[in-house]
Order: sequence, then C-alpha cells, then structure tokens
Amino acid sequence: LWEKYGADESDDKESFQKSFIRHVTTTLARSIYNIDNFSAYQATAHSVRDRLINRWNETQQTHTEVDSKRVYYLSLEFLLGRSLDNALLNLGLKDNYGGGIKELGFTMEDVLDQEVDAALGNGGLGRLAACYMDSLATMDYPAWGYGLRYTYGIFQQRLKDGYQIEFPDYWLNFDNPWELPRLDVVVDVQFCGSVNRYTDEEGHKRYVWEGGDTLQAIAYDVPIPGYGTKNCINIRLWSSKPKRQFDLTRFNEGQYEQAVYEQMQAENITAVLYPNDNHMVGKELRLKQQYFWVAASLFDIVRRFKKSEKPWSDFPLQVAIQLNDTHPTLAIVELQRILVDLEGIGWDEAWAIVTQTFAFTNHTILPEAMERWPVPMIQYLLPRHMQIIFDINLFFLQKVEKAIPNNRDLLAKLSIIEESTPQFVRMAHLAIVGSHRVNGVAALHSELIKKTIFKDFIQFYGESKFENKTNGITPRRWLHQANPKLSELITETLGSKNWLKNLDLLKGLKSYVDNKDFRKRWVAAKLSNKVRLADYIQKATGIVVNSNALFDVQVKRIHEYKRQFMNILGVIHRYNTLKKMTSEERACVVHRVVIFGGKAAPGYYIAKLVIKLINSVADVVNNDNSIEDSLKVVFIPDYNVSVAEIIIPASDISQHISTAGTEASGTSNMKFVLNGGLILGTVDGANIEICEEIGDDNIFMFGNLAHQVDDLRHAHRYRNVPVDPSLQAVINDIESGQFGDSRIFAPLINTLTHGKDYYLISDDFQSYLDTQKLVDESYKDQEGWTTKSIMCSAHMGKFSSDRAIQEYADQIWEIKPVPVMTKK
Ligand code: 26W
Repeated sequence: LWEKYGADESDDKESFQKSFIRHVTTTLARSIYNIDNFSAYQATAHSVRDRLINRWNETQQTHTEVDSKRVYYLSLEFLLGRSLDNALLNLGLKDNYGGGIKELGFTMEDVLDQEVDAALGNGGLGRLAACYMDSLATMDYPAWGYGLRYTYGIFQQRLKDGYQIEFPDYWLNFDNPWELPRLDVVVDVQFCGSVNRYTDEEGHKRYVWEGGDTLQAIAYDVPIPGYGTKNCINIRLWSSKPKRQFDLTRFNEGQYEQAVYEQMQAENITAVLYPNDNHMVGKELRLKQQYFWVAASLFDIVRRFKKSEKPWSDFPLQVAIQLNDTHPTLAIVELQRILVDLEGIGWDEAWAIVTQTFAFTNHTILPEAMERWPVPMIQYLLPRHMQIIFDINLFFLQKVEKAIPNNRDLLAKLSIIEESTPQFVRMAHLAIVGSHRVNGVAALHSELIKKTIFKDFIQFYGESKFENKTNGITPRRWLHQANPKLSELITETLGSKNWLKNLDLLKGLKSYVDNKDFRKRWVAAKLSNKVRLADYIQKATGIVVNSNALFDVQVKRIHEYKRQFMNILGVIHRYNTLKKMTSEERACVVHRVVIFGGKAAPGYYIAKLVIKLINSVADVVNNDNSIEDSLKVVFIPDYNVSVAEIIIPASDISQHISTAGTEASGTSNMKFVLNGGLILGTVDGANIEICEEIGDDNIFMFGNLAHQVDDLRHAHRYRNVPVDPSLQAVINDIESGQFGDSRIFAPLINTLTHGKDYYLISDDFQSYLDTQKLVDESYKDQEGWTTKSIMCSAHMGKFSSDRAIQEYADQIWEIKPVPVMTKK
C-alpha cells in the first residue's frame, strides 16, 4: 500500500492548482471565492510544504539506511528569512507554480510578499548558519542543524522622531507552514538540584545529579531543501514546555498560582532571541537557553547514535559537532557527563571521544563579546556541569604544567576559570580545550586570533589546531533569488544554470566583458534593481530618490566598530562641500543616494544615537532645495533578510569600513560584489580576500592597517593627537546646531575626543574622504564602471558557501555526501 499510495505529489502546473484549491478549502477552510493574497500565499506554501515533506522523508530514510557519519551544526541563531521563493527555486517549481498562480488570478510577487521573515538571528552569525544549511543540503551532506524556536525573533525596528524604537516580532501569529511540530519528539531537561556521590557494583565512584526542576523540549523541524537535488535536510528547533507531571502535584497541593507561574517560567526559556550582537550580557535566562538547547540536542544525537548499536569508540566516526561560536560550549560538558555519569565510561576514554567530536568556530575578537559566566550561576543551575568543568580544567592544566613546567603565569592565562571574585568560566577556553579544531572565518581573522585572544594556547598546542575557513554565501538566495534579472542574463550567457552549483563558472563572464549587448543588459539589470529599491524606499520612508544617482549603501548591525558614524560624518562633509558650490559646479558632481539600514541593540546607547544622527542629517539634507537633488540620505527601517534581498542587488557601491582588525569576516560584502556592486572598504576581514580575487582595480580600499591599530590607540591615549581637520570641521557643524539641538549628539562627539576615538575615525577620515572622491571620479566613467562591475561578479567563485562547506566537510568533519536514493 505504501508503494501504491505513498508520496504522490507531481510538480506540474495542474497538480499544483489542484493542491492549491484543496488547501484553500480544507487546510484554510475558505471558499475559493474568498481568497486574498495572504490565503493564496498560505495555500501555495502548503502545497510546497507537501512536496518538501516527501523529499524530507526520503532523505531521512536514506540517511538511516546508509548510516554514515553526520554533521550537527549547533547554532543559537538561524536567520532564514523567507522560505517560499527559495523552496520554489531550489525545487525547480518556480515556473510551473508561477504560471499556475497567475491562472488562479494572483501574481507571484504579491503572493511571495505576504510571507513574514523567520528572523531567529541577529546578523552575521545567524545568516551564515542559514547559508551553510543551504549548501549542506545542496551538496547532499547528511547534516542537521540544531537551534531554538524563539516565539519572538529579532525585534522589529521602527523610527520615531529619528530614534529607533523596538517592537516584538511575533512571527508565529499566523500558522507557520515551514515547520513540522514533532509533538512525539520530547526531551526532558533538568536544572538545579544537587549532586550525590555513590559507589557502583564494581566499586567505582559515580556521581548522580538529582532533584531540581525538569522542563520539556519539544522538537519543531524545519526542512531545508537543496538546490537541484532530492536532498532535504532538517533544522531541529526546540521549544520549551513545562513537564505535566510536575505541575499536577502542585495543582493537587492547591498551589494553583505557583503552578501557573512555573508553567510560565518554563515557557519563558525559548520566548525571545537575545538582541545583542557582538556584546555579552550575562543574563541567567540566556544561560538557561544555552543549556536547554544543548541538552535536548545532545540527547537527540546520542539517541540516534545508539540506534546503530556501534561501540562508543565509534562515536567520533559517526558524529561531528560544530559549535557556532561559544554559545553551545556546554555541549562539550554535557557529552562528557553523558559518557561518564550515565554510560559509565572512564574519564580519559570519554574525554578522547568528546574532543574528537567537537570543533569550534570563533566569529569575533571583540573583548566585550567574549562569553564568561559566573561560577556561582553555573553551580546553581548546573551543579554537576560545574564539577565537570573544574575537572576538565584541572586535567588540562596538569598537561600544560607537564609540557611547560614552572610557568604559573601561563597556567593562569590558559585556565578555563578566571580567578576573580566571583570566579568566571571562560567559554572560549572551554571550547578550545574540548575541540580538536578551532577556526576563524577569514584569513586575517584566523591569523589575528592566533596573535591576540588565543595566543597563549599556541604555546601549548602549536599552530596546527587553529585554522582558517573563510566564510561564504549561498548564490541560490543571494543572486538567483534576489536578482532574477542578472541571474537570467548569466544563465543565458553561460549557456546553463551550472554556475548555481559551481560558482567558479562565473569566470566565463569575463570573455563577454566587451560584448555590447551583454554590457547593455548588465547595466539594465542594475538599473531595474535600483528602480525596485527606489520604489521600496518611497513606500517605506516617503523619500523620493533618483534611480540614476549613485546608490551608496551601508546596511548591517549598527555598531561602533563598523563605523556608520564615520559614514554619516562623511555625508555631512559632502553636504557642506556641495552647499559651497555654484550651480554650475554642482552640475558636474555625481549625484548620490546614501542609504543606511540596520538595528542597534536595544541597550546600546551610542549606536542608537548614531541612528538619530543619520536621521537628523537626512532631514536637513533631503529638504534643502539649494543642493538640487545632488544628495539624498535615507535610513531604511527594519533591515532584515527580505529587505536585504531588495537592497543588495541595487547597490553601486557599498561600505564595509570597520576599523582594521575588528570585523572578523563580513558576509554582506560578498553579497554586494556577487551582484556587481563595488566595495568601499578597509583592509579588514574578507574584504582582503575579495580584493585578492577581483583585483585592486575593482575595489576601493583605504585606511590604516590592522597592525597599526595598537600604536594609534596608544597615541590617542598618551599623546595629544589633534583631531583630523576635516573631521573637526564636521564636528563644528554638528555643534553649531546645523542638524538640530547639538546637545543630543554630545555623547557621540565625545567618543571622538579627549584621547579616545577607540575606533580610529580621525586617523582614517582623510583617507576615507579621498577614496570617496575616487569613487565619484570612477563613477563618471560609466563604461569603466560597468567593466569593474562585471569583473567583480566574475571573480566571486571563492565566496560560495559551497566552497566553505566543502572545506569544513573534508578538513574538519570528515564526512561524505550521501545522495538520496529514490524508491520510484
Ligand atoms: C554573547 C553575545 C554575542 C552574540 C553574537 C557575541 C557574539 C555574537 C556573534 C558571534 C557576532 C557575529 O555575528 N559575528 C559575525 O560573524 C559573521 C559570520 O562569521 C562575520 O562575518 C562577522 O564579521 C562577525 O561580526
């Protein structure tokens, strides 16, 4: 019967229309005469979901049968964005569904636009996880993602009087067709309680963790379809629920209010994504989230391993676990606990299994982003884990002492425990000690972590444990989906869609760089993307911009190290230069639209002031007729993945201007260049490797280098370096009240003066302005610019996330593809 009736979902237009109508009438319980765009979206999504589930089932069956080594990607954030368009493209359904939906009286664009983003991430780290899942699926790897199903994703940003205000992102308000609730997959997770020691039958000392509270983790599975393959992998997101038994005793005891309160506490755990990016805030609830997620995931992974009845020594041959930053570091401790306390394996044997299983990716060197948790907090929530951490540390330091004797200073520096009052657990140290490999995310970053934050570890481990895996992005979402016009041109020119699975093939575009027709269509694609963005800007902000102007974009989380402040200071300089010009002089100037977007962490006062300054400058500039449209400034509210898909393809130049050495990699830089946008950037993160690939004629680089930063900071601190004169002039303009009450901006200006300027805006300012001039000059040569734009895309093969995943798979995880076997 299975053979006869199972999995019969065809992909042609008529089958889609049939399933659409079935879902409207049954799933949505609507009449077919009463469907709006949103119900059309839901019905289409459910039709696609059916097809995804079939592939997902076949994939899981194949993986169970083959039972080869799997990789588990543990990430507290998966910033997926929308799913419908991506699924249609990856499954190859776009044309049939597009035609089908049109005949039903809708346009695909309107339908796609109904979907709310899945925004379970802050920025770079979360979006990277999403790109990596796309590549893992596309390349047929047996992979799982594990994360949390937050009820509220990253907050929605709105502007009021130029200030950011935050609103909850209740993304699950309507049903979410992209998740499969697995109410049968439930894991108990314990907190608090106490540890007791006993002697087992063989006379070994053993520990039990008893008492405390038990919560339940419920699995929600999110299918991730590969492009052009049957492979459809899974992200398992855990949601917290109270354990029913636990409540009933409370109810029986008549403690109704207490029971309800505890119920709410349990559900709180996965309620909200912490909105801090690159900044540690030591909230107990965040630590609870981390353990809840890690405990449920490891239980699931171990349960799957045990099904195959292989010996424990095979665990690292069957399982690779990647730690996406330090957020899942407790997984190391949890696996050691499972092996030693629950499975009765000796400490050393268990520890060998643990360290061969885990690998750790570092995504930032900012000191304020390093996770440290107070020992008393861990002791209270996870008493047994705290003991295990102390033991891990003891045995580690004993090894260090043996290898490098009599160096107490080194022991203190390497220790997993920071000996302050209270003591703290340094999560990065624990992650390094518990992993067999540690990697940074771009060449410069991977070198810097060896010289700065992790330098002491090199003394003990040598260099070989530390390596580089330069980040990548998926060309499926970031070119094919976001830029259909350019994608079509590329496919036609190269004669096939193979470039979508092998991005190096873009090199083939080079031989068309002088082809008139090709160039014309290249330029036309960019222009139509700019028109699309101009429409969006008008809708979102009311500001009218000219699509023929140079679009200059900086979109990313607002952070001092990313220097949006320097950008807006440069805008003020430009504005006041334009104001001094005559009409004739201005006629020769390249018109610019400067576009900002990004969220500031709700508690990050200075970042929020930067947003206010941008909006205040925009108000003055956009309403000043005297400069005759030569400059517009726009802050696009609520920057997110689906807004990025509109902004990025429309950019002429984008800014990636972090203080050298501070941006680990950046990934939007790759997205812009892939879409034929040029970069204005510092010698930082992946900018450097992009420059190596596309050539320094095709990128505008400026500013001091990473190795100069320490000395420059020292100079600010101890020698009275004068503020750069152009910068001082801009500061004076702000202080004169040109952009409103200058007292508002005093704390912001203060970050530049009095021997501070930690991010070296003054030191880079002149070089920044000079390079902006160069950008203007280059843009005047439209033919030259088009050549650069084509050359940029053509050389971006390296930055496909497929290349990155291939490196992780071969060099760290040691996993092989498992093509899905189709029964029919
Ligand atoms: C504990 C608070 C916290 C939260 C998030 C600290 C650090 C983070 C992330 C690791 C910050 C982050 O997203 N880093 C970014 O990672 C990207 C992917 O590797 C890089 O491209 C960015 O340069 C890096 O800032």
